[in-house]
Amino acid sequence: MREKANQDNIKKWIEGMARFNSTPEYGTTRILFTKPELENREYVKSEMRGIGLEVEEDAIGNIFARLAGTKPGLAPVWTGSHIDTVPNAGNFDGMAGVVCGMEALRMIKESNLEHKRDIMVNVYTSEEPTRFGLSCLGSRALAGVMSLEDTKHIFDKSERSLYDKLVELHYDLDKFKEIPKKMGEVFAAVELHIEQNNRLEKSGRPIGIVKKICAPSNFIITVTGVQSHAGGTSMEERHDAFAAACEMALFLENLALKCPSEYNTATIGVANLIPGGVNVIPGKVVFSVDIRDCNKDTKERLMKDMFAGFDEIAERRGVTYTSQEDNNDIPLTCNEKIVELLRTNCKEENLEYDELISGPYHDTLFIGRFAPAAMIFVPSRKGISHSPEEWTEYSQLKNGTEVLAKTLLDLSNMEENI
Ligand code: HGY
Ligand code: MN
Ligand code: MN
Repeated sequence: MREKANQDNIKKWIEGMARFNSTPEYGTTRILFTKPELENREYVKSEMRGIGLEVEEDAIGNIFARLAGTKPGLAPVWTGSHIDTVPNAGNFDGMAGVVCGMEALRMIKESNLEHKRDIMVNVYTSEEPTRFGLSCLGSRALAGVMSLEDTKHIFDKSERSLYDKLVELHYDLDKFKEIPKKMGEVFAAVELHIEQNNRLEKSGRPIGIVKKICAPSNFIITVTGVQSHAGGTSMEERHDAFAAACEMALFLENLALKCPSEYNTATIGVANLIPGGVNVIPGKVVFSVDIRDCNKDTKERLMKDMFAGFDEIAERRGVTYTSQEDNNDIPLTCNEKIVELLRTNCKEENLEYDELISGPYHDTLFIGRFAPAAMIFVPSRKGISHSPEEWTEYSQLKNGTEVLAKTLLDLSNMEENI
């Protein structure tokens, strides 16, 4: 590539996006379709136009910025990520992939190197589950697993549906049916993302090539016992919903520790005790379960064993429970030919790499359902993410951009399918 990645651009755009934040007092919070996120969308689109890209937006707010190729009839090559955040986050989760994608397309354009296929850098709507409790809304819609009807049945904490919000923002919902992509409509997709773990930092290698992406299964468990007096009710006769929930949590943790998968996790991130009195035995506890695995079979086995264990605990403790499944997604194995191309391009750029499994999910999990897909990781300082402490050096983002740009250019000149 004649044009090298410009670290100042990367810094400018990361810091430019960081201004759009609803919690400047602590980290960065940019939640789907709130004022900061809407303003950030306009900023990003303006900067994309500023580097000469044609910008469009679909009916769920996915943004597509195109660098036209010489053979526009060929299926395009995609890169991109997200610009929304979890509460009190950092400034790199998602944003790194959008910014480095923009810089990669600028490099290709300025290098005046021929590329047959259009190359697009995209912003996928709401990768984080923060507002509507469901992740990857935009990339699910692209994969055809989020219909317009579905948007009427997912609600935020103020009971607003995604559908209502899309109407309020004047998205052309007649075009929602045009969102899903069929196999073949996108030639290849490569997403750059921060690692959100410390393996690259520990190994000292600047690039991660992702082999598999774990998929989440999310449940809300409601345990119902008997609300009663903390002093008047003896230990033998109580049916404590929180004690039962705690036993379920430790049972799940033990299952996850013993799971034979290459990489899996189980997390209870939210728990609510009802009624919540210091001298009241909780009659009800509502808690979240977030299970990740890079292997479909071991994840299904773990969930089957989890519910069998929960049944036994509930029976023995004289409580009942219900389970609401929010999503149960399928892990992705990255496309081997793109992985091989990434290996080659890292070597050409003299950048050492590790081959990794991604514990976090990403939009690529869904893009990979209709296109050959892979991911590039760059290091996260101390492996921290989903925190104001999240940090990646701009020089590390520059390294990732060099590999991304070369890979997008190579893919855009490939004729045979991969
Ligand atoms: O939770 C995840 O894995 C992603 O960062 N949203
Ligand atoms: Mn995230
Ligand atoms: Mn992310």
